[in-house]
Amino acid sequence: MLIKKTKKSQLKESQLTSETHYLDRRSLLKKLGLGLASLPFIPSAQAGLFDLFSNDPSAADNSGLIFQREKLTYSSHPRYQLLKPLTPEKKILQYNNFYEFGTGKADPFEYGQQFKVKPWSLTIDGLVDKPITLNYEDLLKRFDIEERFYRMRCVEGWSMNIPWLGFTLATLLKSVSVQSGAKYVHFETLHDEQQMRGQASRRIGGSIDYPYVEALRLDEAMNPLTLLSVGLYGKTLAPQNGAPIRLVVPWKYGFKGIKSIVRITLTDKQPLNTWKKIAHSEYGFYANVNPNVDHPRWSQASERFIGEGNVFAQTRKDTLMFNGYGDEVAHLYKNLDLTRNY
Ligand SMILES: Nc1nc2c(c(=O)[nH]1)N[C@H]1C(S)=C(S)[C@@H](COP(=O)(O)O)O[C@H]1N2
Ligand SMILES: [Mo]
Repeated sequence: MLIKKTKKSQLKESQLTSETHYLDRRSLLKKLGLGLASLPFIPSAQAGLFDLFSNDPSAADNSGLIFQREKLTYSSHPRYQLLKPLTPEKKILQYNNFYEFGTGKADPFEYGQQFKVKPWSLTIDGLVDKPITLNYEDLLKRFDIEERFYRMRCVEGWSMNIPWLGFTLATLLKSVSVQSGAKYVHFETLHDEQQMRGQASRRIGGSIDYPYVEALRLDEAMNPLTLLSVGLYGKTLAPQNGAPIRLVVPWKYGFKGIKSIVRITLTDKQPLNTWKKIAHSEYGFYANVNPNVDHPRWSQASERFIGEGNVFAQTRKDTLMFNGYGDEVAHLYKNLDLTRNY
């Protein structure tokens, strides 16, 4: 058993998340023809979530974890070291969205422990002069790793402050010599039904057409804020956070931060991204955090910050334009209508 179980399993996710729309994306999937009753409500996973948000410090300990995270060597980036309070490591590791392992918040932690990151293969191809394939060791050794504290805001209305470790996407792209015709960067998650139960079952994986894909405009990809993360809290990533390498774009909603990437392709046409494919009226290509543009079914003006303490102690705070990174990125969207291009 991976997670310490309690008898509190009757507590529902609805009671653990204070936003009223906790099932938003599940209810969307229901509208698309998948009955909510058929979606998983796994009692042990719910118990895990209860532990996570209780005040018992021994709750949801990491004993029984199979996946081993390695210590990383890194420098600190003084400019991005000021954010506080940080979200506790335990919550970053156990409250996740990674539908390949299941749609419940505790599923990626519970069902991701056996995920294999060695060997890994990340290919960078398309409109580049020097296509390359990196292995697991390359991801950790080839580029200097730095620590940066970034806000993360999920489109569902919750947020965390996370101490990421990684290198800029720009550093990687410069090393492959991007051709002048390239306008977009496309990303793809591993497709492996043996390892990811949600990819093998449409019921468990939210009826998504896998692999999960995402994309950025080239100038967004080259922005110095855009990170490829290989770790957090001093160690390599856990499977549930997107091991061994995932994207972090702090001024955009969390779904842009595609996990467990195996391919990065430079293209001249705007690619489709997974959530836009599922519901383009609700999730766009840009997905810039914007308190003034509501989701069709809920407000984006504020968010529930996941910090210390139990779920009832969670604070709500105002959502910031571009998630607080306007100084660094507002210029990218000078000529864009951000209401139409949500
Ligand atoms: N491949 C893949 N990447 C994904 C997702 C997913 O389901 N599959 N979920 C996204 C969403 S909605 C969010 S909010 C973040 C969550 O990252 P975290 O669990 O590390 O906090 O991952 C994003 N990346
Ligand atoms: Mo999200």
